[in-house]
Amino acid sequence: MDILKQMAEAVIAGDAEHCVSLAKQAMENNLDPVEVIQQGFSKGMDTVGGKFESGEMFLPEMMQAAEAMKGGVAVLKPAIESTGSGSLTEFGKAVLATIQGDMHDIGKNIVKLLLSTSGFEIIDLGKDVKVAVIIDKAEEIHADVIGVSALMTTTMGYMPELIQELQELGIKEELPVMVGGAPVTEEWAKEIGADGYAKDAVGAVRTAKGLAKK
Ligand code: B12
Repeated sequence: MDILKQMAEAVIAGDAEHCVSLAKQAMENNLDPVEVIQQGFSKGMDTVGGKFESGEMFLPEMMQAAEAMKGGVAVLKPAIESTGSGSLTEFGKAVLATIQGDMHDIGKNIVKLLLSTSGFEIIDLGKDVKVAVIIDKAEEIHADVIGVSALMTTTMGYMPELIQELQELGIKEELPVMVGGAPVTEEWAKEIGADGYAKDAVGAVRTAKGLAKK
């Protein structure tokens, strides 16, 4: 089995030790760490989500899988940081958050890692963040872009609220919003008036750079 498949399997098995050793092995073999996350660990997580939905897996196992993935990503982090390009503030400041009611932050943290190595200063507000808190911080620091993550259909609904609120305050033009997370689509992003969308962390960097330049 190739190493990326083994990584996905290790996440599904919730085997943190194996995730760590595979991540180390990937680094020794000079694999691209971002590719490893996207084609290895994340694929495993997709399977976990499917198994949870169909009742083949339960919450404790999903939590164990999440911990295993986090362990693997932690090993890859320094390699991603060392390939960073651009000075810290080349593209300005990005405020990041997982939206209100939503505790999923693995994807948001990967977006954060890549943005911070691509010339953005990151203000990470964490997870389960209220719309008002995101707006206050973005206004206070004159953010160049706001990035919001949602992993559940139930919490996605706060994204249009954020955009409406910015519109009502008359500051939407100054504070572009990009949205992402597994249930979010490009069509939906357009529908709610978001300025940008990306399906993964590599795309998030591209989108953020485009928005920050404006
Ligand atoms: C891991 C996981 C958990 C972990 C989260 C740990 C953590 N610290 O994040 C735990 C176990 C805690 C958890 C809890 C729950 N979960 Co959960 N979870 C998942 C799972 C399996 C994987 C998510 C993940 O980390 N993927 C890996 C990362 C790398 O991918 P990603 O998040 O999509 O991020 C990438 C892109 O989307 C994008 N991106 C992400 N954010 C952003 C932001 C911007 C701005 C941009 C541009 C791009 C971008 O870039 C990222 C990197 O490439 C998903 C299934 C799935 N397929 O998504 C279910 C899933 C999201 N969970 C689900 C559920 C139901 C729950 C619970 C309600 C379960 C329960 N009964 O308690 C709770 C919710 C708690 C809460 N209030 O939030 C459902 C949601 C269903 C729905 N309503 O939509 C899912 C879809 C599983 C399923 N199929 O049923 N979960």
